[in-house]
Amino acid sequence: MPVHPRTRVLGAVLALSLALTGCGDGADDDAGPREGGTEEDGATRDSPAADSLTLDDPWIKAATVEDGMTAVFGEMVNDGDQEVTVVAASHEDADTVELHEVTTQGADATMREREGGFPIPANGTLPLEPGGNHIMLMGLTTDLEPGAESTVTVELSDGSTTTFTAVVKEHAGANEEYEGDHEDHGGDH
Ligand SMILES: [Cu+2]
Repeated sequence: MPVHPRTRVLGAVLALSLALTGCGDGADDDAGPREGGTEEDGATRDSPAADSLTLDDPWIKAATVEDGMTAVFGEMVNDGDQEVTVVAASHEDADTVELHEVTTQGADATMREREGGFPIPANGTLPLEPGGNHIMLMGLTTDLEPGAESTVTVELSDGSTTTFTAVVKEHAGANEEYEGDHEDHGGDH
């Protein structure tokens, strides 16, 4: 039966034609894997997270060294298309700076360190306000008087940092208790 060899030839031609189609003419190069691995991690950003972050109307509640602590407020704005997370902060006139949230149980408002820092959604905002999230300054080394300006530095989860100039203002609120009542920290009198 001479059918077999002929079938085999047709099969080979078909395979060759599929192979040629598969190779393409270079038009779909973009879809293929690239050497160098620069696109391997889809989450890699072109610029530091700090570049997309601003703090609108940053202000600090006036406080003295004797008060010991106060807080920074404002509205954190992320104008990038990926979420950014503030993980730490520092201030030139405070020994310790923490990222706090306020929880309310009945009439008691208590503040504590916020787990995971402050995530700010892509093209979104996160308000820092009395009674809510705030950057807590503790162990003040200088009186922060109304009208003064000072620099707050924040660090993001990718290690990038940015600074804001905050103006000191009188404010009657924001007197939440610190969880654990750490008012006497230090004790070196
Ligand atoms: Cu606080």
